[in-house]
Amino acid sequence: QKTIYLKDYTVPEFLISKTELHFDLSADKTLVNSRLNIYRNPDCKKTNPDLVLMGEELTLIDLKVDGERLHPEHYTLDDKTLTIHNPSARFVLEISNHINPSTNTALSGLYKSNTMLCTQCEAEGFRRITWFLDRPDVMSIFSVTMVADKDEYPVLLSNGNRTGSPNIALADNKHAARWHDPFPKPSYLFALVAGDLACLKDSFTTCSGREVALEVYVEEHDLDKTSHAMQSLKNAMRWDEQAFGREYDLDIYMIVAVSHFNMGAMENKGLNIFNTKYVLASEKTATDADFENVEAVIGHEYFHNWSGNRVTCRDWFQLSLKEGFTVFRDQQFTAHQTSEAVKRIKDVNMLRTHQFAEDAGPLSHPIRPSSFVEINNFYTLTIYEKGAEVVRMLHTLLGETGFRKGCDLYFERYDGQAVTTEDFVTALEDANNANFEQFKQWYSQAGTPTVTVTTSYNQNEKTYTVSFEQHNNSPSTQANKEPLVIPIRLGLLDDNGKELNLHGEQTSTVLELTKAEQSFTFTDINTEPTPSILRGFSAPIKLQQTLSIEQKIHLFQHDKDAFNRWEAGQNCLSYFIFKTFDAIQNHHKVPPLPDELVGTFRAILQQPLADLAYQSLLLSLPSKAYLAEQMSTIDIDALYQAHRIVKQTLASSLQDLWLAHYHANHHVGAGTDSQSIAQRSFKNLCLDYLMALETDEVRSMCIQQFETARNMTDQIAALAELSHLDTSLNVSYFDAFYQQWKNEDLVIDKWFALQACSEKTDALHSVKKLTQHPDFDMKTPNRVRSVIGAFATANPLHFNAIDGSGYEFVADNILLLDSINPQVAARLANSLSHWKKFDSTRQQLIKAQLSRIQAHTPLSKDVSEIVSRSLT
Ligand code: HT7
Ligand code: ZN
Repeated sequence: QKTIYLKDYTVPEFLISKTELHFDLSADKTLVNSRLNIYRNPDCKKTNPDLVLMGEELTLIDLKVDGERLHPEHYTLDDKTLTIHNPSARFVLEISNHINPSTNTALSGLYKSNTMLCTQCEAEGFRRITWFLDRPDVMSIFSVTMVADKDEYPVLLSNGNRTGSPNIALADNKHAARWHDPFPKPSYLFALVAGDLACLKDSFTTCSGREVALEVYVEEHDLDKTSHAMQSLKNAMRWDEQAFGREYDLDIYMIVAVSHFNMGAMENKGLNIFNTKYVLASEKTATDADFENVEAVIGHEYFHNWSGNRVTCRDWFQLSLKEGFTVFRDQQFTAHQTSEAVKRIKDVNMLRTHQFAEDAGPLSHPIRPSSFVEINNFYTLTIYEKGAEVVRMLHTLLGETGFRKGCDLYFERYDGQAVTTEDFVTALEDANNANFEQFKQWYSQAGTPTVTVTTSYNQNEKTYTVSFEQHNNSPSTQANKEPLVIPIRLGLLDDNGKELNLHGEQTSTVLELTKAEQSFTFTDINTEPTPSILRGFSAPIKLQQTLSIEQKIHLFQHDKDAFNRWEAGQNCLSYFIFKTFDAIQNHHKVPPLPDELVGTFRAILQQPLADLAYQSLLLSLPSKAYLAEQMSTIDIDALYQAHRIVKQTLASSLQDLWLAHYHANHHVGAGTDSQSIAQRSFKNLCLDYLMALETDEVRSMCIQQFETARNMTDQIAALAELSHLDTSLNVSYFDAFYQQWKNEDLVIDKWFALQACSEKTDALHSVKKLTQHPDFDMKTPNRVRSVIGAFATANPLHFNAIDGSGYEFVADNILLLDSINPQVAARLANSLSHWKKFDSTRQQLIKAQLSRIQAHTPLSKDVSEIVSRSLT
C-alpha cells in the first residue's frame, strides 16, 4: 500500500494543451485513439527526462510520437504507468488502446449500465480509459469523436458543445458524433454516454440573454419521471445567477440517469451523469424526501460548474475546496426553495449523527487530509458536510455581502485554474481586508471541538457574563490542538420569553471565540436571562451547557431562533430518554415525563404554525442514532427501550390530538406543493406516535393508509410502520407491494431496504434470504446499499446482535463484493469502524471480522485501507 502525502505535492512536469479522443464504441471491445499535445511545464523545477502517464486495465495497440511509431526501447509499460523515455520539450503523442466496458464492474472508467455505455472518471477513472496525466492540475481542451452502431447506440454524448453536423452516417451501420469543450478541464471531468435513450428537452435563457438547451436523458420507460429533474435544473440555474452571480457557459447542459452508479451523481462539464435515484421522480414512485433530494443533487452538480469545474482542485487533498463549498451552496439553494429552518435542522441532524461519529472514530481526518492510500475513501461526510460547515462559518464571520464579495473575487481570480483551499480563504480575506490565519486551522485539525459554557449574573452591576472553554480531544494523530476561531451566535431571553437587546437594536449577536478560554459580558441586563447559545448551529461543535429543565422548556416555548427552539426541545427529550435509559440499565423505576414538557408538546400541537414542516420537527423525537452518537458506550437494547417508553408516553398523553391531526392532514389524493408535503410529514409523524400505542384501531388505520395510498410517501410510511411488527401478517403487505412495483427498480430498492431495517426478531434471517432473491444483484450498487448497506447502517439492533451474526454477515458480503466493486465494498466496511463504542464482547466480535477481512487475499487497497485504519 502506497501512502500519498500532501507535503510531497509537486507541480506536473508536463502539461497537455490539447486532447483529441476518438472512440469506436462497443460493449466488449472499445477502441480508444488519443492524440495529445504535450509540453514540458516551464514552472516545474524537476529535471526528470521521462514522461510518466497513468493507465490501468488497458491493452496497448499502438504508440506514436510526432507521427512516428515508437520503438519498444523508447518506452516502458507496467500495470499502472506508461513511461516515454526522454521526449522532446513539445510533441504530439498518439496512443491506441482497447478497453472492455462490459467487464468493468468497478464502475470506474468506461462501463456498461444495462444497455448503455457511460463513464465515471472522478477521481482516477480516466486512466482506465487511456493513458494520461490523470491528475486535476493538468487541464486540457478536449475534442471527442464517438463512433458506434446506429441502432444500439443512437444517442452519443460527450462534454461541451456538439460540433459539425448531427450524427454522421458511416459504413457498417455505424454513425459518428463530435463534441468540443472550449473550457480547459482536468481528465476527471471527462464524460461520454452512448445508448438508446429517451430525452426530455427544454431551454433556459441566462441572465445575459443566452439560450441554453437543456436535455435530460433516461431509459425510455422512465421518461414520465423526468419533469421534476428538469424543473430543478432550471431552478438551480436561476438561483446561482441571483445568489452567486454565476451564469452558465456552454450552449447545452445534459443530465443522464444511469442505474449503475457508485455515488449520487457526477458534475462532468456539460454532461452530468446521475444515479437514477437522483433524477427520476413521480408522485407514485418517489417520496417527498426523494423529490427534495433530486432537486438538491441536481443543484449540487449544477453549482459545481463554477465551484469545481471553472475553478478546480490542484490535487485531491483539496477535495473539500469544491465539495464543502458546493454543499454549502446546495444547502443555501434548498433553504431558499423550501424552509430555511427545516433545511438547517435536517443538515445539522445529519452532521451530528454521522459526521460527528466519523470524526470521533478511527477514520477521523481533517477536511484537508494530509495523506491517503485510496482517494475514493476520502469522499466522506467530513470532506462534504464538515467542509460545508467551515464555509458556513466564513459566511457567518463575513456576513452575506462580504462573503459574496469574497466569492466573486475567488471565481474571477482563479477562473480556469486548479487551486487550493488556502487560495479560497485568501480570496475571502483579500476581498474583505480580513485575516483568517487562525481560522485556517479548521482545514488541518480533525475532530469535533467541545465548547463548555458557564454563565453568571451580577445583580448589582446588571451585567451578564458568558464564559467559554474550548477543547479538541479528537482521537486523531495531532497532539497539540490549537484553539480554533469559533463563531457563536447568541441571544438572551427574559422571563416572558422576550428577546433582550444586546447592542442597540440587535437581539442576536455573533461572538468570535479565538482563545481556549474567553468571556463576554453584556451590560444593562435587568434580570437574569435565559441564554440561547449557538443559534442556527453557528459552528460544528459540541456545546456543553448546564441549563435547568425549566430553562430548556422556556427556550422550547419561546426562542425566536428556529434552530435553537427546536434544539431546546430535543435537549429536553434527550435528557428524559437518557434518564429512562439509566433507569433501565440500573433496574430502577422509569422516571415520568414532567407535565410541563407534555404541556409544551400539547401547546405546539394545538397551535397552528405557518411552517407545518417545522412544526413536525419540533414534535419529533431525537433519533436513536443521534442519541447513540452521544453515548460513550452504546447499549442498543436499553436505548431502544428507553426511546420507545418516551414515545409511548407522549403518544398516550396526547392521543386525541395525534389522532385529530392525523385525520385533519390525511388526504388520500396527493400534491407536490409545499403545504401538501408538510401535511404528509405531519400526518405521518402522528401515525408514528399512534403506532407506538400498539392498538388494533391504529394498526387498521395504518393498513388502510397503505392500501389506499396514491403517493409513495404515504405508502412507504405505512409499510415502514408495518415492517417492524413481529407478526407474519406484514409479509402479505410486502408481497402486495412487490407485486405492485416489481418493474420499478427504485421502488424495489425501498422494498429491500425496509425489510433490511426491520426490528423483527428474525430480521437477519430475512436479510440473508433477500440476498438470494432473484432481484438482488451484487453488481448494482443501489441494490447492495438497499440490502447490505441498509442493514449495516440503519438496523443497529440486528447488526449489533450479541452473537456476532450481524457483523459476520456484513463481513462476508464485503469480501464477496470486494472483487466486484472495491469502492462500494470499502464504503460498507466503514460500518465496522465504530467498534470502540461498544461493550468488550462486541468489540472483540467486530475486530475479529475486521481481522478476517484484512487477512483475505486478494484484497483491494480500498477495503484494505479502511480496515487497517479501523483497527488502529
Ligand atoms: N464529485 C462527485 C464525486 C463522485 C465520485 C467520486 C469517486 C467515485 C465515484 C464518484 N461519483 C461521483 C460527486 C459530487 O460530489 O458532486
Ligand atoms: Zn460534489
